[in-house]
Amino acid sequence: MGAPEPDVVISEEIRQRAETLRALLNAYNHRYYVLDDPTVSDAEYDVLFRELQAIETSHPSLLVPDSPTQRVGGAALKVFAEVRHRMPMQSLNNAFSEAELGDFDRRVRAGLGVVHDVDYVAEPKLDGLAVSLLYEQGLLVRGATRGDGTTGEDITENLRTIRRIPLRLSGGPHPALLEVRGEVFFPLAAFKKLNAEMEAKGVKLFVNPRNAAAGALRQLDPKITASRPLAFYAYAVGVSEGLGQFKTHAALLQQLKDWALPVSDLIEVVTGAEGCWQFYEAMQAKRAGLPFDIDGVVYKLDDLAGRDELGSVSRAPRWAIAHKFPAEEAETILLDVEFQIGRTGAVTPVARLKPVFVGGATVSNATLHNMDEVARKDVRIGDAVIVRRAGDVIPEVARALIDKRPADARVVQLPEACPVCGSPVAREEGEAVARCTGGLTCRAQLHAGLLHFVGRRAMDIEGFGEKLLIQLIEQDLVKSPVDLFKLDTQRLASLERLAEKSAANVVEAAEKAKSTTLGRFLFALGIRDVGESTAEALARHFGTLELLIEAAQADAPSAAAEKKKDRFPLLQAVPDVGPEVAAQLARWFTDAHHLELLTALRDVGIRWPEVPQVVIDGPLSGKTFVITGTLPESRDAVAARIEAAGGKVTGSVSAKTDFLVAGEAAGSKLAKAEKLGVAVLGWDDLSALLQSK
Ligand code: 5U1
Repeated sequence: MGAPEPDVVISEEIRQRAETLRALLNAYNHRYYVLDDPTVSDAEYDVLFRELQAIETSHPSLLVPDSPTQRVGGAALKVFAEVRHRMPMQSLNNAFSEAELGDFDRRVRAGLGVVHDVDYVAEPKLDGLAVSLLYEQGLLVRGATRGDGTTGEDITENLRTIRRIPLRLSGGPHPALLEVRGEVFFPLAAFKKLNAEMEAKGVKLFVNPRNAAAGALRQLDPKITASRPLAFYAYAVGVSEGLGQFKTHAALLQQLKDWALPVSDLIEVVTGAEGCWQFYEAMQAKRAGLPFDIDGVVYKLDDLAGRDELGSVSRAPRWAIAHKFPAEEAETILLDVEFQIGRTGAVTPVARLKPVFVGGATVSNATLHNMDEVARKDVRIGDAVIVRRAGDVIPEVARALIDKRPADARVVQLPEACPVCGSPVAREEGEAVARCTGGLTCRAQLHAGLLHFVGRRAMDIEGFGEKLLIQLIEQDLVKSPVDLFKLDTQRLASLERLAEKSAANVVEAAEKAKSTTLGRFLFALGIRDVGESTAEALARHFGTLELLIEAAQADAPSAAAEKKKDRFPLLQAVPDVGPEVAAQLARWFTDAHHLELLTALRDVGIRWPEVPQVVIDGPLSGKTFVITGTLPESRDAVAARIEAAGGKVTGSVSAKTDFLVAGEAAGSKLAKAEKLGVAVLGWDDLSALLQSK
């Protein structure tokens, strides 16, 4: 027997029955998975489910993507496709104490220019993975991981298997486009059951629910994901079209709930820092009894217009903060201290510990930060020590139990020579960190530098794992990043444990990575203090590598200027670049070895689209603007007008600002502009300026 013949005429009755079954099953799913309040037995559900399956099998044209039978659809994938988030998925800044919570609240109120208490939405902070769900006209069309915040992976098929995620939003009308953001997590009971099954099979257990959730989401075969009972809570909206106006985050969350999206019942609107603190304490008390892991709480300004006013710094909003629960601690023995050499040569003392279970994982290594910390804590080898671990933060040795100190405990000594390359270890004045002076001749520095260079956020070359890089360095096949692009398949395949196919993949990945962006390239260079967002800002500001080099070299002699603000004027003109970062840039780009490296990297074929500086010759050329308050047009539209006339728009008022465009209800930015003597423009003033020649 072959596949059933698709029938030409489907009776209205069958069509209606299929629709009724879908609606019923979706409603039962919602009651069971979201409201935790089932109305039918599993057996009743199964009967209806099979009936729908039977109809869809005999009448394939009735099959729709949001049918409850279609949660596990496609075949296994080979790779996940990349997804570029139209609006970056931000991370959150952290607070670890009541004082830091108070500071956050003060910053928010100062930013808004208000003295009274403001409302926050307080939410549990789930220890899972952030994802993005895209709904078009109410239909789930794409699901993605957060990735690096800008680019994630398309895991639509895996997310479709999560019963709590509606394949179609209920009710209506729905926005043309709605990106829902939230957290996928592994409920604790299911996690324990999974690990018991793994143990029975004699396979490796998951360290914690978060890792289990990550493992389940990154399966190329959605059937495996479907077998893991993942859960989801929504907590934000990303891009949207036709969503309508909401005044508060709480109202937006209620709307998501009304569309059958799961939103945690633990969420509350609280007032002021005091309200936040009470929520934090209540949640800490509830934590042990919750059916999922949380690692803190999140406070978000409820007023959405206020959020707009506050904006973001770097990759985190100013209007929200994660208040983390205290780290967990455990006692163990410090067996030894070894010294690790980082990318910039920093020599970090690392504690080798008697393994101990703390904060959800077994810890046998922990950082001791630097020698000042070792001395301050008076930690000695052989001591009983307290190890502290919070979430995904690197475990640290918190203190030594001096009462228990054995007679033969040994003082930790900073080595005079690098344990890897033998070069002298030096400590610059005023710095807590000691560094190996070997530069890239030190294999440890080379290894750390290469790992950074190939990283996802940098040159993004897949396949160069830690072990392969060690082999390449040890066999003298790679002495600088340039050599990564000169390897051939045969040479690589001759290495231990590398199959010809993998070798070919690595070579291909390196070839592909040659085409990059200037921002990524600058970040990959690993210049001290130049993180991802600074690298992007430099790329945007200078447009070409040559202009950046020119500016750094022209600025270098100004290092000795008396006033900080007179040092490195060209580099400091870049948003976010202050005198310290500028000094690092000036130093890096005047070093002959570095310039040789840049030439060699370009000779080997690394390229990026040149982004010529857009110099619009208009009435506002060379002028910097800040926009605040409510204006007749959206902030983005006003910014676009200013930029089209040659002006530049930045987020905060400083001495570099030429004009503040102030609408109604302008707050702290107006006060700051007045204090600094920055000219303030109303809407009509701006319109007149835009029209001037
Ligand atoms: N509960 C909650 N977790 N969490 C994580 N809210 C929340 N918001 C986040 C993140 C990263 O980001 C906001 C900026 C939307």
